[in-house]
Amino acid sequence: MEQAAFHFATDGIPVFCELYGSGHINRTYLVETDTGARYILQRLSSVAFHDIPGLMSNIIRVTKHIAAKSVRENSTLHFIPADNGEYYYIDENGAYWRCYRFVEAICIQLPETPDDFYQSAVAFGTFQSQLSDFPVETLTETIPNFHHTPDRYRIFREKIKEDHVGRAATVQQEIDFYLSREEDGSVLQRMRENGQLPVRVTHNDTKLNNVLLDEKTRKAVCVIDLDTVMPGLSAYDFGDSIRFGASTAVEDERDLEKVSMDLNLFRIYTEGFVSSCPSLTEEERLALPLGAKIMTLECGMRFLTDYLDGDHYFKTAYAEHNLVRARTQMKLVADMEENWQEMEKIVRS
Ligand code: ADP
Ligand code: GN1
Ligand code: MG
Repeated sequence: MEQAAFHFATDGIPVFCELYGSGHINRTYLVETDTGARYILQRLSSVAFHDIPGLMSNIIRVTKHIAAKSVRENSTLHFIPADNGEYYYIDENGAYWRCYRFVEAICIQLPETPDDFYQSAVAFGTFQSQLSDFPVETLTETIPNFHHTPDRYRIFREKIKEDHVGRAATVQQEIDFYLSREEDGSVLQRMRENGQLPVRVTHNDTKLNNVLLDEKTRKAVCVIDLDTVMPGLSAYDFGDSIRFGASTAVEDERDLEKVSMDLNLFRIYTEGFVSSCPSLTEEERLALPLGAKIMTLECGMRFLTDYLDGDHYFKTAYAEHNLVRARTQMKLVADMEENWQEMEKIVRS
């Protein structure tokens, strides 16, 4: 039993606790109390997050903003206060924990039907829409430069040079693939800096497994994993969803023959996202394909960076895990390059 569970104002006394979910960053547990109430208890990653009070302040304000606009009880996450009066508890090792209500719903890694993916688009589009009147400048940047792709390139180059674990020579082809696209990768950041694209409150980690679906109706219940909610571009949220959910295979598929971007899923997500986000400007809409390519390129490069650095950031199950992930993203980027005109056509239509 994790002692941390006892420090939150749960309904009843925790009697059951087990590891749960498949996220790459936090350590997640399912907790049940003697009244039958269920909660998610998480130990936050200290590698990823350096200002957890700031991060929790973002999340509490954003979830309250959404809850005030919704009639459905589970339209957003509900956090439970700890016995120190905060929404987090710090254990004797200095680790941060938080607790929130468990939502009875399903979480999937790939869409089982195109409609699953459409529903996730509506969920993330609605999320962004509901936060369109939230004061974006009051949000802490929980991971500075999170989707600043040129800065990700800077770190990538540093890790290649340091070559801490001596892996660089074995992945030269992969390194070259990412380095040769550095110029392409900087386009969104430039458009952000010159004001061509507006800064909005975005989720920034819009994988399909960060949205919960109702098991019976298959409609989206709520968006989860709010650690990276901060100022960003709509293209990031659109793009990261495509990267993960429009792929024909899971993110860590070893057989690259199975990996491609499904144009039909791309079309379906575009429809769901654009229709639930009516305030997108024309320029934002036209930048959506760029979001897909750049988020995929950036994420793949982050996996390779972590591989070169000895796998400190993303959870891995085996030695080559991050490399396998970096390769699926390469395949997806190449596929997008091949289908570029079609992607632009879909978005224009
Ligand atoms: P990570 O940052 O590690 O991805 P998440 O916040 O996404 O952590 O949580 C990991 C997993 O836990 C999710 O993918 C989901 O399966 C499950 N989960 C998280 N929050 C809830 C919730 N409120 N109700 C049910 N399941 C949840
Ligand atoms: C991480 O936390 P999780 O597993 O939903 C990561 C994302 C990556 C993703 C790749 C805070 O997401 O940025 O795109 O893995 N989250 C953080 O699967 O770095
Ligand atoms: Mg997650």
